[in-house]
Amino acid sequence: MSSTPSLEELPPIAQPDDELQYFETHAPPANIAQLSLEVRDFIAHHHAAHRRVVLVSSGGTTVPLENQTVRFIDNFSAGTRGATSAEYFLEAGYAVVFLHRQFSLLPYSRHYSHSTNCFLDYLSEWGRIGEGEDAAEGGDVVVKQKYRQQMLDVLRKYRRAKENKTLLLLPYTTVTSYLFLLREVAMRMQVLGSEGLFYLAAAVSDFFVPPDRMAEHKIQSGDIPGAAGEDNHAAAAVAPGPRGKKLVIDLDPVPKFLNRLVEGWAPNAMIISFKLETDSAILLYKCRQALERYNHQLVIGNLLSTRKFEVVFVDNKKNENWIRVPEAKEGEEQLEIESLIVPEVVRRHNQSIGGASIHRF
Ligand code: PAZ
Repeated sequence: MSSTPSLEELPPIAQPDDELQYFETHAPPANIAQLSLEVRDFIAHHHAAHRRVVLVSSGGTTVPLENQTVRFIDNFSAGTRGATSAEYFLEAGYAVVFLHRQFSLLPYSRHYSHSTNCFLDYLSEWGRIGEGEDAAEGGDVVVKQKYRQQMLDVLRKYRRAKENKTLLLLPYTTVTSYLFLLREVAMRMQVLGSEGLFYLAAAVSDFFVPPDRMAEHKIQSGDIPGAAGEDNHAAAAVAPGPRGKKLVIDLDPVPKFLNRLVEGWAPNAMIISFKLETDSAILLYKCRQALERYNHQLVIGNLLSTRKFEVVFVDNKKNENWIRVPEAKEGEEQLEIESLIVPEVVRRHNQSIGGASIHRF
């Protein structure tokens, strides 16, 4: 435990001045004005219908090494936790703002994308007779019998979310676009007061290249005759090494904006963050430390290797509760741990706003 930093040794939490500085020196996503209007309308619609809104963040953020980005550093996350949880929140009657890494898993389509099966493997040709070159064409495409029931269930849920407009998809790629969008949505959600919920499952970069040290062009691994070393000031550059050129990257800490979310952007909402670790010996320590630093309501801790089977809820009353699901045996379907996490989160949200009921369709 002695190798984990104490509160005093951690990078300072972001203050209003840090927020001003960060958002003034970084370019917002090009479409932020349009997205902000969509968020405004989405929240106004569900607020008027007395429906709760949860922001679910999902997937990993990237840190570009060049302005014209060829290379970037990525954060681990497939988006499974976020996409799966979003489905259970929709089932529980929430409207969901799904702030996700572009091309990571999405609610509903996750059942058929990114899997080892190609989506075409779920389909067959109806009316096709025979095999190989002699087969007669059928002319229609249908879902194979063995997948039909499950796909129908997913399709119905997906259609319900579409028809009721309860799912808003907001994509990001870089840590900067994630932070701009998080702030934007949080400000828009203020109108919901304690009915607003933040469920921050995204894996957000801790280190980045500040704009004044960002290389403009692709970092070259060798010398270009006649080219001036214009990127020598950059945070990522090649330098001589014992076995040829090496890439040296010098990153700054990303300001800790969870504090700004709790105190400034969404002061009345319930805020839940996730904490991912790989060393079980420090997981609880890091969860408690996050609560102490940011003063929000709940941290859900998980380990990389067991995140699908167990998580721990650490709350601001010093309670620690584990949720576990058994690992499925071969051929069995895995019970999704989010099917237990989300109802427990909803129970706590109910409690925090005095047991108000949820308006469902
Ligand atoms: O997306 P996924 O299911 O592969 O992984 C989910 C997770 C481990 C990224 C998430 O549960 C989590 O812990 N997010 C916070 C990561 C962090 O500590 O920054």
